[in-house]
Amino acid sequence: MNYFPNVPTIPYEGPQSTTPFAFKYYDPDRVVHGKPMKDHLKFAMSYWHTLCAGGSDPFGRDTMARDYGQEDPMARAKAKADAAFEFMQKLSIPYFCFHDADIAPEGKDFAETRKNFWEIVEYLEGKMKETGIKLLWGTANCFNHPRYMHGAGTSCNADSFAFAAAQIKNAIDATIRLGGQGYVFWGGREGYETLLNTNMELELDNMARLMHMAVDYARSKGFTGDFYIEPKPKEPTKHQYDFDTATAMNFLRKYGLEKDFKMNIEANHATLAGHTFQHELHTAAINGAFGSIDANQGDSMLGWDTDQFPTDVYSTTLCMREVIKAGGFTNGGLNFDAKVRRSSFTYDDIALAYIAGMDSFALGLLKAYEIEEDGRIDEFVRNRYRSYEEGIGKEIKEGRATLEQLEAYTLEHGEAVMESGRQEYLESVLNSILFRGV
Ligand code: XUL
Ligand code: CO
Repeated sequence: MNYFPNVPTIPYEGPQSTTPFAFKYYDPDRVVHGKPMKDHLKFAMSYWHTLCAGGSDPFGRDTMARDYGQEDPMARAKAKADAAFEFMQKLSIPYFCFHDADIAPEGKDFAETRKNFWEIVEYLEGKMKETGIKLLWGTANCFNHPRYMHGAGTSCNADSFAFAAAQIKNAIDATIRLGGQGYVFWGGREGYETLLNTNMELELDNMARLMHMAVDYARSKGFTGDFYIEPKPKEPTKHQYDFDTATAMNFLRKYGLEKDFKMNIEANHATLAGHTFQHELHTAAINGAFGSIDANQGDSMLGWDTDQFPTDVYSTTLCMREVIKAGGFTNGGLNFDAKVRRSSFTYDDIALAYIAGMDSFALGLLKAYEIEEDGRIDEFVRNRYRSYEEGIGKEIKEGRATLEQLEAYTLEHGEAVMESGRQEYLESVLNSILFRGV
């Protein structure tokens, strides 16, 4: 069966190409700074948005066919897996990510759900062997079902907590079985609507208990990959506990989880937290927690998580600059947690959207290295902090200065001499690199 009949295997044709079904910048085997593009970018397909989401929103039903021509739920799950691998092969996407609920239908009870899940995990394993496509990370959907209305790890109901733990155990087992190097916790319902009904301290303690159980279990089964928190400030809950990277780091350190967890940073979640994508990546990196990326973008005029395909090259460039500075991906990668717009309802649109996203990041990678080679921005930053490299600044930086010493220094030296931060100049340098050749 051919689920994407109009979509060919996408070739690289270069920036001058006007072929819709061709890459303009993503040339997987092109070596950039000693590494093929595909290894710098480690693109992954999100199973949920790509194969499952039908375009419904709070005001409208599905606009897209996502039944893969099958009535029976298990036959549909297999057809969906076939479509997934056909798509990834045609687009040269080397990894995928999934929630337990994305791949297999829910049964009448947990035993049946688990049976369905494992049947499809085995099916995916066969497809992975056939194609060489790998799992980037796995996760459990502990937010959709009504049993999670009060949270999963942070639920007031211990049976909901137990159910989440059971799901997570299986999702971890599947991640290990399929060779995934990451396991994600996204706390969609881990937060609160009103403190009038909430014991925040118990909820956070319990969330940490669940994460410790997951780490202990996975490590006992030989998992050597990373656990990720995926920070998001709100939506669906009013206040989500994993608000942003800094908040999540505080949580991890309080509960002794920081050695096992890193961040999975999502662009649109950063925006919702009132930060730039770059800020979240940078905060993760300077805290030793740079892990993986959920690539997408929001809309500055909408205050919700629109999960659009990332096409803003300014943002992909600044993102890839952070990735390069963090030393590149190890266990993580660039997962397109992005969906086509409701009106882009054809199967062709999914491929066109991925091409747009992959090309935007490939161009971002090339431009990020150009910024580095150009050197003006890095040099400006180095020079801006030079006062810490000698004299009193060095004393401060090396932890020797005291308040008394600094008082004496200030009495002797008087007023500080200021220099410009040159923001506008630096922005014009960035533009001159981005639009070089115009
Ligand atoms: C929701 C979101 C999730 C996580 C995985 O905003 O980003 O899809 O990436 O649960
Ligand atoms: Co995400």
